[in-house]
Amino acid sequence: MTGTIYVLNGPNLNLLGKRQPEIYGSETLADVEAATKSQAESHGLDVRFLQSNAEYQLIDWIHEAREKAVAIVINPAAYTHTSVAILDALNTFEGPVIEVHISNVHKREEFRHHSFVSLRADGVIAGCGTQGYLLAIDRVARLTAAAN
Ligand code: CA2
Repeated sequence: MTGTIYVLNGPNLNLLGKRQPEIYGSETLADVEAATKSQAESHGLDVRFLQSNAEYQLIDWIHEAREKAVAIVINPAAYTHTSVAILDALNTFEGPVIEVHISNVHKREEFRHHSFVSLRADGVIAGCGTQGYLLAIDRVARLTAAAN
């Protein structure tokens, strides 16, 4: 393995596949974790897949990623639209950051159209369902290969 990607998931994503399948699909977060790890493995990369409902925990993992990760893939969930603290933490990370949203946030309520995290993200994927995580892994593989 040539590096670890931190895949971070924000509040309520632990309910994936259990509520609102019309918006977020029927795969569980455990399914997404397995698919993401397998995609990363195909590129010779490793994944640390994490979810928390607490803003401070996501920030602590971003700090940890500064020492341990080659890239961050993050679905900050509702914190996307509210958290300057997560943006500030991501701004301290030196590698690629890809922001993922399962739903197309631009087709939804106005308050979901603004993302603090997009001010730092090198790429943003929205509306591709849980496949967005796999696309993000492919993008990280391309960016980290280009950097080496
Ligand atoms: O589309 C996305 O991935 C979002 O980041 C999901 C967030 C939402 O606040 C963002 O605007 C867009 C919500 C995550 C809630 O996840 C659930 C999953 C299943 C059932 C209920 C909530």
